[in-house]
Amino acid sequence: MKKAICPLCEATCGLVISTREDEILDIRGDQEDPFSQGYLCPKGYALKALEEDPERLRQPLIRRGQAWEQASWEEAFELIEARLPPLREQLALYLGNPNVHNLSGQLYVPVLARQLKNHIYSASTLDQMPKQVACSLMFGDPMSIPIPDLERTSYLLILGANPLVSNGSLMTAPNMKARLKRIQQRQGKVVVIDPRRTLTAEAADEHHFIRPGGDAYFLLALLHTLHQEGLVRSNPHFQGAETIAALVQDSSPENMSPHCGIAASTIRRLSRELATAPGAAVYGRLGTCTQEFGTLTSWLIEVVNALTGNLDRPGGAMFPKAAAGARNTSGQPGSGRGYREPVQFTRVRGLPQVNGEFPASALAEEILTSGEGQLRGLITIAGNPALSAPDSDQLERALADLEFMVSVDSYLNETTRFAHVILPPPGHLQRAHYDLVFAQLAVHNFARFSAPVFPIKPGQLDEWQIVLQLARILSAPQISLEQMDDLVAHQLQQRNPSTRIDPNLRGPERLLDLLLQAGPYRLKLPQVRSENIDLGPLQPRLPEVLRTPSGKVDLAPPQLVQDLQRLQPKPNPEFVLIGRRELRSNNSWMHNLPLLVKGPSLCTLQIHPEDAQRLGLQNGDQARVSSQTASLEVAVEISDRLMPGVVSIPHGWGHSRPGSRQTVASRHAGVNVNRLLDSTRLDPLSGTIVQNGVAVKIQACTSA
Ligand SMILES: Nc1nc2c(c(=O)[nH]1)N[C@H]1C(S)=C(S)[C@@H](COP(=O)(O)OP(=O)(O)OC[C@H]3O[C@@H](n4cnc5c(=O)[nH]c(N)nc54)[C@H](O)[C@@H]3O)O[C@H]1N2
Ligand SMILES: Nc1nc2c(c(=O)[nH]1)N[C@H]1C(S)=C(S)[C@@H](COP(=O)(O)OP(=O)(O)OC[C@H]3O[C@@H](n4cnc5c(=O)[nH]c(N)nc54)[C@H](O)[C@@H]3O)O[C@H]1N2
Ligand code: SF4
Ligand SMILES: [Mo]
Repeated sequence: MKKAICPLCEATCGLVISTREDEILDIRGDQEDPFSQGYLCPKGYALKALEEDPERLRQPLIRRGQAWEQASWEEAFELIEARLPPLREQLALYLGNPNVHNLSGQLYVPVLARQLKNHIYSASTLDQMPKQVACSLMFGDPMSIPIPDLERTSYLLILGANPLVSNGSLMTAPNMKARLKRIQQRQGKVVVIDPRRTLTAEAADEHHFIRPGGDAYFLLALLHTLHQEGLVRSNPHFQGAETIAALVQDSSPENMSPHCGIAASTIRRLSRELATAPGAAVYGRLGTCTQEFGTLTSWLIEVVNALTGNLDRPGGAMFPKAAAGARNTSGQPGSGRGYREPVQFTRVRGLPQVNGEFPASALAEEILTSGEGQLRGLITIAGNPALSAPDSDQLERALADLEFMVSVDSYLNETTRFAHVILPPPGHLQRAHYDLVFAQLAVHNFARFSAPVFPIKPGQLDEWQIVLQLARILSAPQISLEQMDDLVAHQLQQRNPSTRIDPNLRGPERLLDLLLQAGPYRLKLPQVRSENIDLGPLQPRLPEVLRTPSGKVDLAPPQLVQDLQRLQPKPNPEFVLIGRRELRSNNSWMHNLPLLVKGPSLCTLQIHPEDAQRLGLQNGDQARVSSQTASLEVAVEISDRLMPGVVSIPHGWGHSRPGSRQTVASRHAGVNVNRLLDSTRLDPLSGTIVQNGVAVKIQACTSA
């Protein structure tokens, strides 16, 4: 019987795994884990199938023309050493989502990233970057994100998130269903604002449809009501409150209601409820980020939290205090680190680099457009941009055009089929785990570590070794991997002079130990290794986290105030496309596991019954969905969960591409919705692509 922390999503559930030699017999939720208390979802259970999947790569592959050859690590790195360094100046890195669930991704990928000339792309600009930009501007750090204090809140207003299915994001809280129920059991209330009646909406006390992209109007109207009814709370740590008061003067619920689709009386009531609950939190996630007004909306959410007196109070939206690696536990308030104005811009479109990254939607054109600075090489780590980034047809052309591409990935899939070398990490249970990122976003402060369930076998390389090897090839080919690792540890130690290097540790565990020592609780790895350490409920810590130059919460950063000018009502298109997540799916992967993909297709066009009737569509019919960039045919699923005029297709499907090696996934291929997305439609401050709220046309396909 072994224990592990699930590395698949932000909930970070504790698992109990029974094994016999290197076989998994069973996986269960760990009842003794104080945080997840036995909770487990179908994906956590599917770790067994993932471990056993015969098509999961176990050895490096080298592509010769269209054929793949199994290679030794020496052969693979020899080829990389010959081909990659000459492309150094024209080399990009794409980092996918699983990097945030992996110590290698957090501790060694930055070492590799420093060897590149700025060309860093990641899934962040397909996801949470708007929230990070808003929090940077308001609180001074992209990771100072207020988290609903779920354990004590009595009022939770959820916008654009479906945590009962996604298991939560930028809010680490295993078993959301039980947590929402507990809010209700203590006479609290959960309200969901979403263009789709999701499972979370069903579990809530109230659900209101909102027009996709309409959240900023709704939030402005909430703020207007708070001001008009004298419900605004002041706080000596805030600046800019008068600017907000002036900005929302004309945003009455009556004025805003037609643009968001929520009744004025409902908006007024919700703002009173928020302001008078003993502790309330507004929480917005993917639907509020990956839309036309992502950064604006993320900002206004925190302004509502602040002006209702709920920012940094128990039961409100609070800042976790993580034990390792959190930037808001080092440095001083008012030290002026704050938000950095972009100084680098993409070559082709002049899009700003935000938070050290260029928008993922610029990657294709940077490869395809000739001229000085054209990208010719690419490393992808744990990412599948061919399915997850917009305008996939263009991105496929770009990937095919590269001179050299290396992928660190577990599968030969829609993206890695374009690589020249694929370097597979070991299994997900063959590594130590500690959630450096999610401890900064968790609803309770914990330090939780899990040791590898299975050891690394002879002939395997750990993922951190693969990544460090790539960094070594680009920076210091004359030294050994061990020497390179020592160098990384020494550099980290020197940044925190009070820490000591433990001579018994190496790799990520040595670095983690240094971060724990430097952290606010002065922990050491051996302590965290022996037990889960409960660091208590979230505590008020506002002045201490602020890193804005003024040392205050900036309620009205000029960049955001200016961006409000973009908020202009436009005519409604006939249909607006949004995404959705399904419990048995994980973005674009885990679709090769029969356990998860069996049953009816998860990749359908959901459409409201009245819309379907008007178009003459029946359940199971094929419909043609067209946008400005592409069109595709997809099976129809009639569902009154959708707001009329809104349709939904999930992302991460379209597994029918030639040359990928995922037999099960290709039988459940679905369509790639990102073919429909326009790579030029961005939220300008964050460089984040508009995935929700895309105008489309729909027609019934005439049967053959
Ligand atoms: N239309 C639309 N597009 C979206 C979204 C949407 O809602 N709608 N959501 C966006 C969001 S939020 C995200 S996060 C992105 C995700 O976008 P990506 O991160 O690009 O894609 P993933 O599907 O997460 O792909 C993960 C890849 O990592 C590999 N992998 C899994 N585990 C490991 C590991 O431990 N090590 C390594 N090296 N590889 C591993 C898998 O085989 C897979 O190839 O998609 C975005 N795209
Ligand atoms: N099972 C499963 N879990 C996952 C993932 C997965 O693929 N499958 N992916 C993981 C990842 S990478 C992430 S980032 C998280 C995301 O976690 P969540 O943010 O909870 O993700 P979604 O389920 O996409 O929820 C977004 C919601 O926004 C709604 N929405 C769309 N447009 C708008 C709008 O304009 N306004 C409002 N108010 N709502 C809107 C959608 O209808 C949807 O219900 O989930 C993670 N967990
Ligand atoms: S909810 Fe997330 S962390 Fe928990 S078992 Fe499922 S995939 Fe793993
Ligand atoms: Mo994500």
